Formats: sequence, structure tokens, C-alpha cells
Amino acid sequence: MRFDKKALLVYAITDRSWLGQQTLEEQVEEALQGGTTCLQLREKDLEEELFLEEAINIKALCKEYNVPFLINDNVELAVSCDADGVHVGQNDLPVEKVREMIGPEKILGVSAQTVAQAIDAEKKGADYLGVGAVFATSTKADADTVDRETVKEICKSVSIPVVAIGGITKQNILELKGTGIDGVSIISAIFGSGRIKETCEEFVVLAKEMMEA
Ligand code: TZP
Ligand code: MG
Repeated sequence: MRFDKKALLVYAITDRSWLGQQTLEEQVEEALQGGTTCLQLREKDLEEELFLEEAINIKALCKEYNVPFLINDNVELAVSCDADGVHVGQNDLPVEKVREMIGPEKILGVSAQTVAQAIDAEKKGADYLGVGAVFATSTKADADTVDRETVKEICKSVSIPVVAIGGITKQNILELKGTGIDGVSIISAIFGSGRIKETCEEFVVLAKEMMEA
């Protein structure tokens, strides 16, 4: 097993639209200090050279905290910076191709919105699934919504762990109790909170409560 599912508990995904006066490295360090269990670097527009430099720096930070470091979408960059893994969506490179590119030891996360996609991703080499959007979100304009029943069905249909994503806040996280997920993946409620460290600490407590039977 390349991947301990405990890492999915509070899975932070970066978003430089919330930087304000801070650098992304500073924000990531706050998230790590707050106990985030996994970190995904998500850059939609950053120039490749800067992306690589940033990835190398953030990977080193995550290593200090022993937290897995994944890259969103850009498989070649994940290979170049020797990230711990990569996360791809249904419209990115095919899962089997990504597995071939990153090798058997790296973590491969795949987004799934249906049971069929979830089963297919597991079969083709995914280590975990990102399922959502479970709540309305303005962070990803084209995000499909996945209802609570489908989240449950997906969790029952695969043996790899599942992390929920989309619109998760401190106010609604406990609504995910009983779905079978292994954690929550969060962008704006962490990076847009203005108090990243404390917010992560609070999410760790809430996510543990959400996971209780
Ligand atoms: N994929 C599905 S919803 C989403 C992504 C990347 C956005 C999650 O961001 P937020 O701010 O936590 O709703
Ligand atoms: Mg993608």
C-alpha cells in the first residue's frame, strides 16, 4: 500500500486567489502547522518554471511535517519535482496512462462523480478517490454536484479510500457523517479563512467527529 488513508482526514488544496499579503509557501506552512494531513498544489494558470520552483519549495515544507504532497493535473510536473503523487480529474489524462507515468509507488488520486467512474478509476490504478462537489461551491465553476446517496454508493462500491470535496465548511462538515468517506478536501474554507492554522486545527477536530460512527 502506497498510501495511508489517514492522510485524507483534512486534505488541503491550495488556491492563490486567497493569497492577500502572504506567499503561498507561508499559507501552506500555516496549514501544516494546523495539522492538515495532505496537501495538494493546485495551479491553473501559473507559468511552468514558477510552478516547478514553487512545487519544489512546498514539497520540502510538506516533508518537514511528514505530510504527503500531491500535484493537481500536471503529471509531468509531478514527475519532475518528485511529488508524492498526483490528482487528476475525469477530463485529464487517462488513469492508466498517469499510473504508467508516475510508477507504482506514487499516490494517484482521481476525481469521480458516479459509481461507474469510481469503479473504473480503482480498476485502473487509483489509490484514492475525490468525490464531489458534495455542497455548492463557487471555487470550481464547472463542478458537478454529487448527492449524499451517491457518495455512500461510491464508498460501498470501491475498496480504495474516498475523500469528499466541494463547498465543505465547518458548518456543514458533520452532514457528511455516515457516508463512509475517509476525510474532507477543502480549498476556500481553509485558504480563504484568514486564519489558516486555527481553521485547520478546527477541521481536524470536526473531521474526526464526522468519521465517528
Ligand atoms: N472539485 C470539485 S469541487 C472543487 C474541486 C476542485 C472545489 C472545492 O473548493 P471549495 O472552496 O472547498 O469548495
Ligand atoms: Mg483536473
